Amino acid sequence: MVVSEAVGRALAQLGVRTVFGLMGSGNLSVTNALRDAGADFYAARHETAAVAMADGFARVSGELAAASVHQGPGLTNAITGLTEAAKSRTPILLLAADVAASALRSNFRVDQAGIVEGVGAVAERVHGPDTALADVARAVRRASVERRTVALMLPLDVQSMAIADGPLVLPGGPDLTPPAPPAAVVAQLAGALRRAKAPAIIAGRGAVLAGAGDDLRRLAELTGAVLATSAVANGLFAGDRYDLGISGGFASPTAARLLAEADLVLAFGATLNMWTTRHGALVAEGAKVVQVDLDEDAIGAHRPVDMGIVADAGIAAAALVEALDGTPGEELRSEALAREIAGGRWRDEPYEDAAADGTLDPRTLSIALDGMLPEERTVVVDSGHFMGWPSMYLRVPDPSGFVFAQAFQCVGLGLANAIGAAIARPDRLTVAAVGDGGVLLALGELETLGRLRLPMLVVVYNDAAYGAEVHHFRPMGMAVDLAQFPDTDFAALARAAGCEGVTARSVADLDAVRDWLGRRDGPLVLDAKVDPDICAEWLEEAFRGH
Ligand SMILES: Cc1ncc(C[n+]2csc(CCOP(=O)(O)OP(=O)(O)O)c2C)c(N)n1
Ligand SMILES: [Mg+2]
Repeated sequence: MVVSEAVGRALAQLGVRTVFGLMGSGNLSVTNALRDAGADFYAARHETAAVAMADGFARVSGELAAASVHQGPGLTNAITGLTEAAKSRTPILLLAADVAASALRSNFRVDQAGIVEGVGAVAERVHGPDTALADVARAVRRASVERRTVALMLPLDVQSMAIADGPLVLPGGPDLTPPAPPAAVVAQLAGALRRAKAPAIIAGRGAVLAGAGDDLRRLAELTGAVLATSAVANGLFAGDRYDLGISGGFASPTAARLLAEADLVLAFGATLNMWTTRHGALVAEGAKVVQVDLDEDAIGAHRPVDMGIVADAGIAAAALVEALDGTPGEELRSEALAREIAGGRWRDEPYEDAAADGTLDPRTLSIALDGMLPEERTVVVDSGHFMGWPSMYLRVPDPSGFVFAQAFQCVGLGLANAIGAAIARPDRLTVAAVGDGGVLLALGELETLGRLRLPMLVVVYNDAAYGAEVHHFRPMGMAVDLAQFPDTDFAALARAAGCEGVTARSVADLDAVRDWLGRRDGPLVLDAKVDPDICAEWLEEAFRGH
């Protein structure tokens, strides 16, 4: 056996069951070996999409996923997707062929380790036949235990070296115990919670990953707190009567008011960045802010906090529940509050449909879709002006039903994220909510969608523009024609790529989606012509915030 084959087998043995990629001479052998050892392979049409598919798959499944690329241009093409994953700390492995150390004049030669480290990923390497298995095990461990995005470099000369046949014995590492808050800190915080008149709990991805949802719901019950999440943790408190939904720019007026009335804000695994606090507006002046995070560096990173606790969000929540259990005896929150929250979702907010003839108001479109889509859904959102509509109006069943890969604020990853998500959860309907500019950046992946025949719905909020730029600069009197372009017929493009395509200019046109929902026999691309002049409030506010 040669090293590349042993690496593929070892990866499968360490739990890599799914690999996305684009084949070149340098990564064929290792990917074949991984596939032959039982992993499923899915071909993408661009390396960044391969990484974004692995990212979407990992976010939804919680499993380590891999992407496989050729050396040199294969690796550089993967960088944008890799940056988003690295910033979000999605545990994925990029298997990257690399030139031999001695191939000084190879066309493919670039400083691959320097490039990936420059965007925040971890560079690991298979150094030689003697260390190959330990190298693979270390890369896997760094990805899954440290929750890092790891690029494993596979030099061509090392790949073809012989390695002893036989059963693979892989070095491992012990399970690690996440940090718990000291008892005195728990007691102090429990006291503050007892005294608080209107506490609010904001949970982020750290709370999701720690499995803290149930304990946080219970903690809210014991303290009378309202519940909210950062955008990435959307769905964590789905179904709770005191769940305000997303905190931040996407918060409904009712949610925003209740958050801004809190006198004690507890953040669990949420960094309280400008998006989550709406540039600070959702945290009342004088409110005490407590931040629980595994990562010392995240505490106070975006705004001052009164108390920082380095701990696992789940362990901290459970410790607080234990400290407070039995205290209230009665529901601290009123029925009236529950009713106010229930009637204060975005879909209950009155608005005037402002769409010009032949276009849809994105709110009307989103509300209509929310009503017809099955509850068991995964909503995946690309970046752009449109992104608030699906986030505010499409309900999700739980946090793995929402993929919001916005750590790099990159347009064009959403379609590939959604393909990965659809593969991870075939039991749910995956809905990719994308802008026209975003799809045009990733057109090749429409072919992937058609080829794989995933029963996925792609909703294109089509305003024939880079709308975010238009809405940002037009009010300032700047020319925005460079950010506008002729209308694209996505239904026709979809059909050419082997998907079904439908154009919608009115709610009645959405009947075609309803028909498709009854079959779901392949992918459907909905080209929704939305009114280009309707601007989201959250975006106007964000621009003012800047
Ligand atoms: C890769 C990348 N290129 C450019 C941008 C700048 N940008 C931010 S939003 C946006 C518009 C995206 O257009 P579209 O997908 O149609 O969404 P819309 O804003 O029109 O709703 C652009 C170009 C970016 N964030 N990422
Ligand atoms: Mg657009």
